[in-house]
Amino acid sequence: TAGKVITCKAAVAYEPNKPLVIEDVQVAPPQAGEVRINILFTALCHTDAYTWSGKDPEGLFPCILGHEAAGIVESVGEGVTEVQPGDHVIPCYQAECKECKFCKSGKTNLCGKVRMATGAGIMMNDRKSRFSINGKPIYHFMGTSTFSQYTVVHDVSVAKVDPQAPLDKVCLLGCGVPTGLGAVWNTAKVEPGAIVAIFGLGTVGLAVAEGAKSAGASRVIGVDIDSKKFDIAKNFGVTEFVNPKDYDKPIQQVLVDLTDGGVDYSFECIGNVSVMRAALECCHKGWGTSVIIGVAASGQEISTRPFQLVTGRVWKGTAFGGFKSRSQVPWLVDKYMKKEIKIDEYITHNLTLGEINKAFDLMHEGGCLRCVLKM
Ligand code: NAD
Ligand code: AHE
Ligand code: ZN
Repeated sequence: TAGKVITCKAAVAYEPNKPLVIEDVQVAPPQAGEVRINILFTALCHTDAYTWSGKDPEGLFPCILGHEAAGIVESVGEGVTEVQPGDHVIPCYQAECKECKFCKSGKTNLCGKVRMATGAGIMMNDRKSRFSINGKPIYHFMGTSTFSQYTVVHDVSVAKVDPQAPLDKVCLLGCGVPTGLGAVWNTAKVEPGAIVAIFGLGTVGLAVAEGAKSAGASRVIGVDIDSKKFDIAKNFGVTEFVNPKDYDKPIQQVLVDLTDGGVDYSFECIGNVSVMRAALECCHKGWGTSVIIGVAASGQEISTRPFQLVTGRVWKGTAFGGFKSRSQVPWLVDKYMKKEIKIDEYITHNLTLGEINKAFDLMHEGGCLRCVLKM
């Protein structure tokens, strides 16, 4: 198949919120610096639903969504040296070129090399898409487009992983689990004994809980409006639960009262700007740090009294948990293989690509953490 166009099944988003359509899609061969991957498993993340909703300023239609997946390299373009056909890989929406100003800074995991293309739904080389249907181009998404049996990505966006690792599990290391763990370990750097509050107990929030537990947090307070999340959250290290619906006072006040002045660290794992404010304001005066993980819609803005920052609270954000993707995703896979981090416990449903619309329905119903699709 190398060098030839591959026709395969993919879920195409034609318009915001209109059901995805399973189509025969033509996937062009990888050009210089590109890798064509046979995606075997993909999960759904809330961010896919966000872009599909039409609220993402970078959302383009028609496109092929999906960014949490695993597969096997089918072929590589000219000049690609770090992976070869047959390698087991995880596509990484956050690239790592190791050469750009960002990568060299040592201060961030963001990479500048292909970001413009991944935001524009095209490939760097010729500014075109590798996906088409009967000659009509279909946009890429986040540089990954994993809701397709075959996808083409930039070589700086591919992590080569242990071939023994089960791809139907480690696909989750493409987004949600590393994001939560890394927010604690890399961005907040939670220390033993700390009091932590987590707003939103989906996969990202539960991974924050797992990270906080492993960092030695003394209390991990889970906040969610869906009480069904509380039972499962106990298994991830959440020690106390608060449902904002059970209180008349603002949730930040509830948490300040529960913690003798506020938490040491809080994490917003929802994408709701008023919850982001509460997450900052429930932090302890003088040192409390709040990390924004949730992605908020176009036009939404955060606000608080500057006094909150003047008096020592710190507001931060994180993308992919601050992990350098190509360097650290293989390390996370190894940690899973050594049973040092959970993955299986986040997978509540398994379906096929053909059932993808049902998988999105499940995500909105609540009882679902991650649904893994077999391609
Ligand atoms: P999810 O939908 O599975 O989880 C969200 C949880 O928040 C649910 O349990 C829901 O009941 C709860 N919730 C909703 N409104 C609430 C409120 N007002 N108060 C308290 N709880 C509330 O989503 P997920 O896949 O875990 O992703 C969480 C967020 O993180 C999304 O916004 C996603 O786009 C974002 N995300 C960001 C990154 C990053 O790199 N920054 C990576 C992955 C996901
Ligand atoms: N296009 C969106 C950006 C959304 C966003 O912030 N994405 C996160 C990853 S979410 C994964 O589930 C991220 O990594 N951001 C850094 C980056 O470079 O995009 C918008 O709202 O504009
Ligand atoms: Zn995601």
